[in-house]
Amino acid sequence: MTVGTVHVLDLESGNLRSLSNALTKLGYEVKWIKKPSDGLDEAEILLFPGVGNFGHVISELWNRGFVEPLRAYIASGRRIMGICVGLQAFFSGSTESPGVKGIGIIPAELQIFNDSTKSVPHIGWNSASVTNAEDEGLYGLRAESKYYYVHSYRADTEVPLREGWTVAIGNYNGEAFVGAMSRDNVFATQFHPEKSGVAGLRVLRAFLQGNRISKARDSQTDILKKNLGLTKRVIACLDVRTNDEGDLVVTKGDQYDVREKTATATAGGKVRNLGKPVEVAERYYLQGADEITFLNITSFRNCPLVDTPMLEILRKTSETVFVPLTIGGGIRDIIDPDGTTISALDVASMYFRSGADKVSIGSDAVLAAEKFYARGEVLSGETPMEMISRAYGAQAVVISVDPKRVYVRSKECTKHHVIKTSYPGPNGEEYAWYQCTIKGGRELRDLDVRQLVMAVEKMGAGEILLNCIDKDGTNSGFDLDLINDVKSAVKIPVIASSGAGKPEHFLDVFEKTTTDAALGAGMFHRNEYKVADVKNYLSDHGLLVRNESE
Ligand code: 1PR
Repeated sequence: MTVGTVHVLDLESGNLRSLSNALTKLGYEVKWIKKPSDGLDEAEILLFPGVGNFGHVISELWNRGFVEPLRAYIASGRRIMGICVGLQAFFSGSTESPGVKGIGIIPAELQIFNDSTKSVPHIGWNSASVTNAEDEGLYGLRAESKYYYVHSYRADTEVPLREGWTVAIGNYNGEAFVGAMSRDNVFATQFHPEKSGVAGLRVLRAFLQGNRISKARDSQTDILKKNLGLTKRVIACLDVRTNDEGDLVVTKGDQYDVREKTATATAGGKVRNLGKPVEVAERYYLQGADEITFLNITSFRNCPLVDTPMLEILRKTSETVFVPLTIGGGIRDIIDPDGTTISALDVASMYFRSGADKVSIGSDAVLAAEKFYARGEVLSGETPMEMISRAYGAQAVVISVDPKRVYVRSKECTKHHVIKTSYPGPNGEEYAWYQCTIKGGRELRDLDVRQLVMAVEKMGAGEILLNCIDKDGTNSGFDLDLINDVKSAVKIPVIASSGAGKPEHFLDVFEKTTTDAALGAGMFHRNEYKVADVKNYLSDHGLLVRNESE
């Protein structure tokens, strides 16, 4: 039974399915508005979601003739809520897209975050709180809660405050930005409430019910001086593949070998079955995972897209899991069995429409980087990364890196970027370079990790998922040398992966590297630890983490 109706602007933005799932969960019927004549006149509550590039979203607004009708809607006093680029749209413009005019009810432009001391985009869980207002106007927002942000451009707080808005401020390494704001009938969040767990659903519900009360007031006077800000992200990863019975299962390899070791043979047993993907994802969400990543690990063999069960897994998962979902495996141009070519952009679009927030590209990114260097470091503009990033924003494109260590006696032994390693080789070698692989580690390429990550950053990737085949499934901790080396090469966020065996390893990687997030798989699948154990451990040691119940 529905409790009400909500109209939602449909500008074909990436997060529509997640938002519609959240609204359904809250009991609302969704009516989509693709053009003003689709019922804008009769709307009483309107949501304006947007994600990705400012110019892309706002040009759609102009092209579809929405700007004047929206100004009229706002003037009529009916309730409207902007989300992410939907918040940015209320400003007059953004330096991201010079010349593209916003709705302009706030006369200011968005500016890019300063990336000299931190990763950009700003991805992850952060706060939004007020210092100067009563508990009114911010619809269920709480100072102690964490909300999921993903953006490179920030709205400064000065002009909205001067113009009479109530502003909840976020703090990213000392840079303030508008986390949420409200004035009269207009409310907007830079964060994604539909991806912010129970805290986000609380804000959405309050807005839909017209309940303006919030607990966003912070007793401290200077939010920027407080130990608030971006939390350490803990991600649960589900490697998924078809087992010998033909069912899609969560599996986990030891250095990418996912078959059980039997008493009689060291390899070639059954595919390890660690559970059903949707159930496992839900379990980790309830345990407090900040994101869930699905990797379809055998998609490189054959990926008939039309009936791929991964789409169904995403659809089902996104109905009950309200944190960001990433899907990897098979994001490339593919040929269906009937001979039809489907572009990587179309493959990604299907995943986004099914509930994914980001796609992760592995093998294809390596091949694209090789061509980039072969062309003399010139962008083609046509790689899947570039095309998906243009359409959905850099934040939606993760590059999954599967490197293997190659030990060398000295730096001079290879043309590749060599680092001194804390994990000496079989003959005592102290140096190694990290070789890129494709097809799940089965094929080695003449490209090192540093070359790969620098190339994909230029091609518009928004984040690096950094695996390490030598560490995968060993429970011996992350490869800290590799992570530090990659962090020093790029500005985009890095997710450390491979080797997590206990909560101490997460503390290690956050204390000894500047990684933005850390991912675990086997230790969670084998029920040795819950995601909450890791977060509690980090919190006990003074690190900032999100608590799902807040
Ligand atoms: O090349 O674009 O089709 O993508 C294929 C994707 O599948 C890549 O992201 C690649 O990493 C992944 N993949 C391919 N084969 C395997 C395999 O295991 N045989 N899994 C595989 C990679 C690595 C991690 C793992 C962590 C943490 N899995 O994601 O979850 O290493 O494990 P741990 O905490 O237990 O050590 P494409």
